[in-house]
Amino acid sequence: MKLYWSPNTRSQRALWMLEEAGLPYERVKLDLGAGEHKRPAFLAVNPMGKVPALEDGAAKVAESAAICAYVADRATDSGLAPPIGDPDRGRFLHWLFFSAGCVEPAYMQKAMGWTVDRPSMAGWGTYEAVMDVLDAALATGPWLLGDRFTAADVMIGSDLHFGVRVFKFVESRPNFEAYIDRCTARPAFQRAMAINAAGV
Ligand SMILES: N[C@@H](CCC(=O)N[C@@H](CS)C(=O)NCC(=O)O)C(=O)O
Repeated sequence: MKLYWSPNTRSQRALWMLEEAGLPYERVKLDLGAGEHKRPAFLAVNPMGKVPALEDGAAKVAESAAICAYVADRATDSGLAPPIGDPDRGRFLHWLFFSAGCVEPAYMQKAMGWTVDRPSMAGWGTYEAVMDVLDAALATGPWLLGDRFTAADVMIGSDLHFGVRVFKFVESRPNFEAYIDRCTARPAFQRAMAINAAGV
Protein backbone atom coordinates (compact mmCIF):
# COMPACT_ATOMS: atom_id res chain seq x y z
CA MET A 1 0.00 0.00 0.00
CA LYS A 2 1.11 3.54 -0.76
CA LEU A 3 -0.02 6.44 1.45
CA TYR A 4 0.07 9.94 0.01
CA TRP A 5 0.37 12.30 2.93
CA SER A 6 1.56 15.64 4.17
CA PRO A 7 2.64 16.63 7.69
CA ASN A 8 0.26 18.45 10.05
CA THR A 9 -2.84 17.57 8.06
CA ARG A 10 -5.66 15.06 8.31
CA SER A 11 -3.07 12.57 7.01
CA GLN A 12 -2.25 11.89 10.66
CA ARG A 13 -5.41 9.79 10.89
CA ALA A 14 -4.27 7.55 8.04
CA LEU A 15 -0.76 7.29 9.47
CA TRP A 16 -2.16 6.22 12.84
CA MET A 17 -4.46 3.70 11.15
CA LEU A 18 -1.67 2.14 9.10
CA GLU A 19 0.54 1.94 12.18
CA GLU A 20 -2.26 0.16 14.08
CA ALA A 21 -2.79 -2.27 11.20
CA GLY A 22 0.86 -3.29 11.06
CA LEU A 23 0.72 -3.92 7.31
CA PRO A 24 3.71 -2.87 5.18
CA TYR A 25 3.17 0.47 3.46
CA GLU A 26 5.11 3.10 1.60
CA ARG A 27 4.79 6.81 2.39
CA VAL A 28 4.78 9.41 -0.37
CA LYS A 29 5.03 12.90 1.08
CA LEU A 30 3.39 15.61 -0.99
CA ASP A 31 4.54 19.22 -0.82
CA LEU A 32 1.25 21.12 -0.56
CA GLY A 33 3.07 24.45 -0.83
CA ALA A 34 4.43 23.38 -4.21
CA GLY A 35 0.97 22.23 -5.33
CA GLU A 36 1.99 18.58 -5.75
CA HIS A 37 -1.52 17.54 -4.61
CA LYS A 38 -3.13 19.32 -7.56
CA ARG A 39 -1.07 17.59 -10.27
CA PRO A 40 -2.77 15.11 -12.62
CA ALA A 41 -0.92 12.05 -11.26
CA PHE A 42 -2.29 12.67 -7.78
CA LEU A 43 -5.72 13.81 -8.96
CA ALA A 44 -6.05 10.34 -10.50
CA VAL A 45 -5.86 8.96 -6.94
CA ASN A 46 -7.97 11.66 -5.26
CA PRO A 47 -9.90 13.91 -7.64
CA MET A 48 -10.37 16.37 -4.75
CA GLY A 49 -6.63 16.98 -4.68
CA LYS A 50 -6.47 16.52 -0.90
CA VAL A 51 -4.47 14.35 1.46
CA PRO A 52 -4.57 11.66 2.70
CA ALA A 53 -5.07 9.19 -0.14
CA LEU A 54 -4.13 5.57 -0.53
CA GLU A 55 -3.23 3.29 -3.42
CA ASP A 56 -3.25 -0.47 -3.06
CA GLY A 57 -2.50 -2.10 -6.37
CA ALA A 58 -5.38 -1.06 -8.62
CA ALA A 59 -7.42 0.21 -5.66
CA LYS A 60 -7.53 3.94 -4.98
CA VAL A 61 -9.06 5.28 -1.76
CA ALA A 62 -9.42 8.83 -0.47
CA GLU A 63 -11.35 10.31 2.47
CA SER A 64 -9.85 9.49 5.85
CA ALA A 65 -12.80 7.46 7.12
CA ALA A 66 -12.84 5.35 3.96
CA ILE A 67 -9.09 4.82 4.25
CA CYS A 68 -9.50 3.69 7.85
CA ALA A 69 -12.30 1.27 6.91
CA TYR A 70 -10.33 -0.04 3.93
CA VAL A 71 -7.13 -0.63 5.90
CA ALA A 72 -9.04 -2.26 8.78
CA ASP A 73 -10.68 -4.68 6.34
CA ARG A 74 -7.31 -5.43 4.70
CA ALA A 75 -5.77 -6.23 8.12
CA THR A 76 -8.18 -9.12 8.59
CA ASP A 77 -6.61 -10.54 11.75
CA SER A 78 -6.11 -7.19 13.47
CA GLY A 79 -9.61 -6.91 14.95
CA LEU A 80 -9.69 -3.28 13.80
CA ALA A 81 -12.99 -3.87 11.95
CA PRO A 82 -15.78 -6.14 13.17
CA PRO A 83 -16.40 -8.52 10.26
CA ILE A 84 -19.57 -8.48 8.15
CA GLY A 85 -22.24 -10.36 10.11
CA ASP A 86 -20.91 -9.25 13.51
CA PRO A 87 -23.52 -6.99 15.20
CA ASP A 88 -20.71 -4.61 16.24
CA ARG A 89 -20.22 -3.84 12.54
CA GLY A 90 -23.25 -1.57 12.74
CA ARG A 91 -21.88 0.73 15.42
CA PHE A 92 -18.43 0.53 13.81
CA LEU A 93 -19.79 1.95 10.55
CA HIS A 94 -21.96 4.39 12.47
CA TRP A 95 -18.98 6.06 14.17
CA LEU A 96 -16.84 6.12 11.03
CA PHE A 97 -19.60 7.88 9.10
CA PHE A 98 -20.43 10.05 12.12
CA SER A 99 -16.86 11.38 12.06
CA ALA A 100 -17.05 12.33 8.38
CA GLY A 101 -20.70 13.32 8.21
CA CYS A 102 -21.31 14.99 11.59
CA VAL A 103 -18.07 15.77 13.45
CA GLU A 104 -16.34 17.31 10.44
CA PRO A 105 -19.07 19.86 9.58
CA ALA A 106 -19.76 20.53 13.27
CA TYR A 107 -16.07 21.39 13.69
CA MET A 108 -16.23 23.75 10.74
CA GLN A 109 -19.34 25.37 12.21
CA LYS A 110 -17.49 25.97 15.49
CA ALA A 111 -14.13 26.96 14.03
CA MET A 112 -15.61 29.32 11.44
CA GLY A 113 -18.33 30.73 13.68
CA TRP A 114 -21.17 29.68 11.36
CA THR A 115 -24.74 30.13 12.53
CA VAL A 116 -27.08 27.26 11.64
CA ASP A 117 -30.56 28.74 11.40
CA ARG A 118 -32.35 25.46 10.76
CA PRO A 119 -30.55 22.57 12.53
CA SER A 120 -33.24 20.11 11.43
CA MET A 121 -32.03 20.61 7.84
CA ALA A 122 -28.33 20.28 8.67
CA GLY A 123 -27.14 16.66 8.66
CA TRP A 124 -25.13 17.21 11.82
CA GLY A 125 -27.86 19.20 13.58
CA THR A 126 -25.77 21.45 15.79
CA TYR A 127 -22.20 21.46 17.08
CA GLU A 128 -23.53 21.05 20.64
CA ALA A 129 -25.63 18.01 19.73
CA VAL A 130 -22.63 16.30 18.08
CA MET A 131 -20.43 16.94 21.11
CA ASP A 132 -23.12 15.74 23.53
CA VAL A 133 -23.59 12.52 21.54
CA LEU A 134 -19.84 11.87 21.60
CA ASP A 135 -19.64 12.65 25.31
CA ALA A 136 -22.37 10.11 26.08
CA ALA A 137 -20.80 7.48 23.79
CA LEU A 138 -17.49 7.79 25.64
CA ALA A 139 -18.97 7.63 29.15
CA THR A 140 -18.31 3.91 29.53
CA GLY A 141 -15.42 2.95 27.24
CA PRO A 142 -12.62 2.32 27.15
CA TRP A 143 -13.42 2.47 23.40
CA LEU A 144 -16.45 3.32 21.29
CA LEU A 145 -17.30 -0.38 21.01
CA GLY A 146 -16.50 -1.13 24.65
CA ASP A 147 -13.39 -3.26 25.11
CA ARG A 148 -12.78 -3.45 21.37
CA PHE A 149 -10.48 -0.83 19.80
CA THR A 150 -11.36 -0.32 16.14
CA ALA A 151 -10.72 1.97 13.19
CA ALA A 152 -13.68 4.04 14.41
CA ASP A 153 -11.56 5.02 17.42
CA VAL A 154 -8.82 6.16 15.06
CA MET A 155 -11.24 8.60 13.42
CA ILE A 156 -13.08 9.83 16.51
CA GLY A 157 -9.91 9.76 18.63
CA SER A 158 -8.11 11.86 16.00
CA ASP A 159 -11.05 14.26 15.80
CA LEU A 160 -11.05 14.84 19.55
CA HIS A 161 -7.27 15.03 19.79
CA PHE A 162 -7.19 17.70 17.07
CA GLY A 163 -10.18 19.65 18.39
CA VAL A 164 -9.45 19.55 22.13
CA ARG A 165 -5.67 19.34 22.34
CA VAL A 166 -4.19 20.70 19.08
CA PHE A 167 -6.52 23.42 17.77
CA LYS A 168 -8.35 23.82 21.11
CA PHE A 169 -11.64 25.04 19.66
CA VAL A 170 -13.46 22.11 21.32
CA GLU A 171 -14.20 22.46 25.02
CA SER A 172 -12.50 20.12 27.44
CA ARG A 173 -14.83 17.54 28.98
CA PRO A 174 -13.79 14.73 31.38
CA ASN A 175 -14.92 11.93 29.02
CA PHE A 176 -13.05 13.55 26.11
CA GLU A 177 -9.84 14.01 28.11
CA ALA A 178 -9.84 10.42 29.43
CA TYR A 179 -10.49 9.02 25.93
CA ILE A 180 -7.81 11.18 24.33
CA ASP A 181 -5.36 10.02 27.01
CA ARG A 182 -6.12 6.41 26.13
CA CYS A 183 -5.71 7.11 22.41
CA THR A 184 -2.46 9.04 22.71
CA ALA A 185 -0.99 6.30 24.96
CA ARG A 186 -1.21 3.78 22.13
CA PRO A 187 2.19 2.94 20.62
CA ALA A 188 0.77 3.19 17.08
CA PHE A 189 -0.50 6.72 17.77
CA GLN A 190 2.93 7.71 19.06
CA ARG A 191 4.69 6.20 16.03
CA ALA A 192 2.35 8.13 13.74
CA MET A 193 3.06 11.40 15.58
CA ALA A 194 6.81 10.73 15.33
CA ILE A 195 6.51 10.13 11.57
CA ASN A 196 4.50 13.35 11.26
CA ALA A 197 7.02 15.35 13.29
CA ALA A 198 9.93 13.99 11.23
CA GLY A 199 8.11 15.00 8.07
CA VAL A 200 7.56 18.65 9.06
N1 LIG B 1 -12.56 14.85 3.67
C1 LIG B 1 -11.14 14.70 3.59
C2 LIG B 1 -10.47 16.03 3.89
C3 LIG B 1 -9.02 16.05 3.49
C4 LIG B 1 -8.46 17.46 3.60
O1 LIG B 1 -9.22 18.43 3.70
N2 LIG B 1 -7.14 17.57 3.54
C5 LIG B 1 -6.52 18.88 3.58
C6 LIG B 1 -5.39 18.89 4.60
S1 LIG B 1 -6.00 18.64 6.25
C7 LIG B 1 -5.86 19.18 2.23
O2 LIG B 1 -5.38 18.28 1.57
N3 LIG B 1 -5.83 20.47 1.87
C8 LIG B 1 -5.11 20.92 0.72
C9 LIG B 1 -5.98 21.60 -0.29
O3 LIG B 1 -7.20 21.43 -0.25
O4 LIG B 1 -5.42 22.31 -1.12
C10 LIG B 1 -10.67 13.60 4.55
O5 LIG B 1 -11.35 13.38 5.55
O6 LIG B 1 -9.64 12.97 4.32
